[in-house]
Amino acid sequence: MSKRALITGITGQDGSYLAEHLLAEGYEVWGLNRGQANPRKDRVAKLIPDLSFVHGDLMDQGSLVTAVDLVQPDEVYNLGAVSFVPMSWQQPELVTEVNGTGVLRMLEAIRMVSGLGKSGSGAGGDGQGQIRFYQASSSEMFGKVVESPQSERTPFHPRSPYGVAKAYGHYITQNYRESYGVFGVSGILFNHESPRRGAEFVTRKISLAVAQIKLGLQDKLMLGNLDAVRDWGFAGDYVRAMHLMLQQDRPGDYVVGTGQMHSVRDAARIAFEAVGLDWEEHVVVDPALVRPAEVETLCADSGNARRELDWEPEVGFEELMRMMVESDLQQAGRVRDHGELLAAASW
Ligand code: NDP
Ligand code: GDR
Repeated sequence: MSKRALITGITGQDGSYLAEHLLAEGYEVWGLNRGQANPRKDRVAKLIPDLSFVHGDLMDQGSLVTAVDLVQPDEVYNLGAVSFVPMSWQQPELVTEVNGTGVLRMLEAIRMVSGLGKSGSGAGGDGQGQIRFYQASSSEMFGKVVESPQSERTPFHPRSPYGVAKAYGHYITQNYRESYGVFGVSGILFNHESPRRGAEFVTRKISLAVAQIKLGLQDKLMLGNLDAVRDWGFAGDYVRAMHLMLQQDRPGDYVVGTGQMHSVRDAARIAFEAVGLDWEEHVVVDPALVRPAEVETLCADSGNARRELDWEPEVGFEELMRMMVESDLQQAGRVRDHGELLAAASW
């Protein structure tokens, strides 16, 4: 019998790649879809016709219990979140509720449906629960880093309400593992991008602008801190690591990244060069886009994932940026020639 997976965040970048990967592995895949007539649900349903959907929201405990009970999944991947870091200064309470308490709600749903910890005492086993749980932890938890590269042993010092909420989600996953025997793992994933990345994140903002500038639809690109350094990889590579984490004999936490560092300036240079343009003629720094507390630099030590999961990234940073520019050039061409809205044309 095929395994069944439930994915929260199905309408996001990672949800779509993970669903494709799991379907290719022979899984039955369900996505948790929230809200009324969510247009992003239609988009992912069109892209991946074999998906099934169940209604629910990480803000609503009852809906999660109902969804887990209905789907009876072997594996739950909790990718749902407000994932744009600056949103967490604008709406810190919402972000804490979804990204932090939302993890607790999903763990409670799994605990209730599995009947774990019914007596009030722990289940005793470490990771013996039948429903396996993946939590989307983040390198943002490292924040103001005390060592580089960062591994599973590096202390957290989050720099945004987003990072603080993710740290809560990380610890509560560990706690349910230790207290109730939930097979819960956290992937501490570093930035990963793709042509399906949201337009507000810096790599996609750059690739979209480069495409429009190349086609004469735009002239300038406003950016914030050009010196920020990230370890950027390809989302399609990272969802493989998520799946591998849930196939291990025992649950654990894994750092996932490439170990390569690039600045925002590098990203802009590579993207503009891909279409024969000079980034310095188009990029303008807007101080309003600089964050109140910046994460200056991040770099992953993924040694454990490489050794224990046998995981390796396949797409390098330059190839990734060129892939995104190429995809956006095609879309921008369609916009110019057929009047499609670029956001609507997006995957
Ligand atoms: P996206 O922003 O592309 O997708 C976020 C998803 O979360 C959407 O499907 C959205 O659905 C859903 N969501 C938002 N609020 C709720 C809610 N209240 N209840 C249920 N679902 C909700 O993110 P990514 O795919 O890039 O990231 C996936 C996860 O990985 C996130 O948790 C993110 O924080 C984390 N992460 C991402 C990294 C990256 O570089 N991409 C790195 C490290 C961690 P809707 O359509 O309904 O809004
Ligand atoms: P990040 O990604 O905050 O690392 O979170 P983002 O692409 O938004 O920022 C990366 C770095 O680029 C700098 N930057 C800009 N960022 C944006 N968005 N727009 C700009 O104009 C701009 N100019 C410079 C930022 O200051 C920052 O230093 C992503 C999300 O996917 C999180 O959900 C995830 O947890 C982390 O990656 C790991």
